[in-house]
Amino acid sequence: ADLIRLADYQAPVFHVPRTSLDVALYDDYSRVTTTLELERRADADPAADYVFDGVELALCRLEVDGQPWPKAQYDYDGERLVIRGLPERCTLLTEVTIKPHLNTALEGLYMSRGMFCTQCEAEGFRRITFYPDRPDVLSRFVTTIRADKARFPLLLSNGNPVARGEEADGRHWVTWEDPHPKPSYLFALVAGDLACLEDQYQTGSGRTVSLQIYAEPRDLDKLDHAMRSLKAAMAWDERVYGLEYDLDIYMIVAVSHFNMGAMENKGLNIFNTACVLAHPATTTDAGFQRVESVVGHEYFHNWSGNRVTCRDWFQLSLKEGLTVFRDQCFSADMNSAAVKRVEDVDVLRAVQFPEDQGPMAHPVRPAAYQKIDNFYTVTIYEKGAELVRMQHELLGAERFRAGTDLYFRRFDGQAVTTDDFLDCMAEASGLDLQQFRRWYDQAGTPHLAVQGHIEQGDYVLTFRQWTPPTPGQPDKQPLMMPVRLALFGADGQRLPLPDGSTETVLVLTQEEQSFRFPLHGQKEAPVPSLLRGFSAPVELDYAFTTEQLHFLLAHDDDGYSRWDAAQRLYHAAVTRLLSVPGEAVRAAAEDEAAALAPALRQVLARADDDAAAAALLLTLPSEQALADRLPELDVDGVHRAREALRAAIGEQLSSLWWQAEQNNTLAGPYRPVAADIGRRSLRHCALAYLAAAGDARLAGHLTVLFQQADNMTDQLGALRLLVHYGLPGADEALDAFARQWHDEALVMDQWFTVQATVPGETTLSRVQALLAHEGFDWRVPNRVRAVLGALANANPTAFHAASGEGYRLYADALGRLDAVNPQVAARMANACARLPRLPEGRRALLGGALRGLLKVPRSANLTEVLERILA
Ligand code: B3K
Ligand code: ZN
Repeated sequence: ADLIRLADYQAPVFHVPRTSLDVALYDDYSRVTTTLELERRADADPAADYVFDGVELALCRLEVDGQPWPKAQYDYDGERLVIRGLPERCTLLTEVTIKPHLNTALEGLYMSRGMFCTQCEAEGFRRITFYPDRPDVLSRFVTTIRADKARFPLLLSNGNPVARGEEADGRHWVTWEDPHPKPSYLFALVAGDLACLEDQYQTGSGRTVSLQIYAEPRDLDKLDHAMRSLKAAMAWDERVYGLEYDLDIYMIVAVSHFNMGAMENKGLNIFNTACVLAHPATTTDAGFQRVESVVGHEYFHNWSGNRVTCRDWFQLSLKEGLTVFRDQCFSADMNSAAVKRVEDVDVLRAVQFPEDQGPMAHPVRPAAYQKIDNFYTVTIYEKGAELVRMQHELLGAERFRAGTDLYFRRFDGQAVTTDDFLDCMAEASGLDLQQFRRWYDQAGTPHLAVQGHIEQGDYVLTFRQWTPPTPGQPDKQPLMMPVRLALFGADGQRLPLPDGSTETVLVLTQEEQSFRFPLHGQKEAPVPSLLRGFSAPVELDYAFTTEQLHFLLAHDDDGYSRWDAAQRLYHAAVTRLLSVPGEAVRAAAEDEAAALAPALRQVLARADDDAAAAALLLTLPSEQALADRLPELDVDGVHRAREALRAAIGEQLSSLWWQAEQNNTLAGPYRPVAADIGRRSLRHCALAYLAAAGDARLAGHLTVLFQQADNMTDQLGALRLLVHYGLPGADEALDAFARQWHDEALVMDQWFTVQATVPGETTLSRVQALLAHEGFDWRVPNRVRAVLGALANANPTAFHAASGEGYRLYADALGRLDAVNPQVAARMANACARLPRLPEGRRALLGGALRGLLKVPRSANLTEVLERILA
């Protein structure tokens, strides 16, 4: 496919003030009749033809101002319709047919369990009708939907319903009008027979908004949490950003076939069922929290994305980075800010850093792409959110708010760029953010090396920053970065800093910079607490001693910094164990555990204050995260070392783990609130240590927990440990689980995942069996991710089996999936991006498997990802 470059951006040739769609839905095709009011832009080249995007459309009729347009005056090549000689202002009518029932790519108009729905971002609208399918063309939409009344009683689109009626053959129609001009990617349509949970929200200015969440009737009891979250999000955006909702109706529709999490279509969000349905019996704590954050995210897009949208797709992070930052802050306010920050940093470092350090590395504002679908990445989203967070850190809450006020006021109803956003921040604060722009254009994870020493009674901290080369970007410039800092004295108290505070934000701009802190006669160097709250998304290199890390873990009052200290201790312990020969690992692990034990005991002793934070402190980094820090991926060594350390910690603290298990067994009904979620996570952390230790009482205990659980967190937690440690009762529990939940797709996804993530090569034959299971369906992305995504992303010892069997299985699956759903296939191919870090033998095996895939033509999506990985 062709490379699309930011440098080639050109403003559209014409405006579309008004778009009228008439969509008639039938069993084996749909007819879309579109009327566009067109106006050539004053600044456009008068000779430029009008070009419309349109993919796989069967064109039946083309009229201009009510007259058929001569065939010699237009060309359609299957992707673009070029119309020559159009008047400056005219009305264009096109009529096309499409085949939603055959659409397994889930892009454009498609069917999900008997209902019609759409997904248009980024370029799905062109699969519905001819259109300038680009985000900088904003238009007022009127949409009429026609369908069989009995099977599709509900016909939804953006905005407000303005007319309805009946036609022959038991069909009916509804017309919707959206008063807000929008780009085509925010268009949506739904037709089905759905149940609705309804509620109302009173805005700050006193308007009443009708809230409607739609799902299959069987799921009506799983919508309360989403509704609560929606109302909380609406209130939060008014309180924190002064932003109110702007239509009379807000609708969310749950669909089971969906490529991503959810979509912010104006007034009519469409959600993956996994991100909207929640019920204690079927949904884990993590699931409840995901629903809250995704409902918030899509709601916040109504301003950051919809009212102010992106000029082009290179600016995707303008809406995604900002909206992720907003949803992170929302979840932090609804739960525990410290815990939320650690969770977000963990994802960033475990998923985004590797992306930024591998063949898929790209800037937050990329300069070129082949398929925009491939750029909905953790870099655009999560690193993008970190860039906004750094601006918040540099400006402070008040000036940041002045900046967003200016941004939403100045650009309301426009399609703009990340530069426009930064300009508002600079203008509202008076800060010079020129250098900060580099963060958007420069890929790669910056390193920040810090050294401290005492000089003439001062403590001097020296910072040196550099960013390693990434594909296409050999040389990097220094970045402007906020480093939040405190210094701790030997008594565990923060020392006073020159500005009179005990915590400050240093702003780095140069490759190397030093800062002096007077020690007022104190002789000992303080312990630095650096990058507090993870104030910049960098790799911090500071040679902490083990004592300093234990000190920070005990005394630092910054949640991130304590967690980071624990992570460093764990990494160091596992790294030492890696060099211990096989039979000696056990004894060495006991020594490591004994050295960690006092700190872990202290965390457990304080766990009542914040159980969730304690669970995070007590959890070892994942195998993948541990392996990512090694010069070469050593999956087997890491698995052995990590399990040995877990077993030793489990044994040495056995009575404390049992105590934590008892203390955090909750009485009373399940509540998805932060305090209870924290206690359940600490309880399951304790159970996991006991499982690793091979505690003899555990299997029976887990079986009882599994059978008696009144919520999915406990039931699934027990099942996972039974199955992953092959404990007595595991197979019976798996069967019982499948019998109990065979009819609940989202729960069965978990059943598939539990089995696909059993460590070790033998799981590969199990995965083969799961792919052949009657419940497996290549057309359902959730199910595909539950098996194959879980294998590749959460089961390193199986995926990277020395035989190469995991790679062959995965490559076969990618090929098969690509024929069904290219977007999902390409996303899943990203799991192979660690290829350059594999030891030679495995690198050859994975490379061979991926090259084999490219021997036959694959989708442009999959091809782009594979070629980058293999480059
Ligand atoms: N904006 C959508 C992304 C959909 C992209 C599909 N290729 C989800 C979100 O970020 O809210
Ligand atoms: Zn988003």
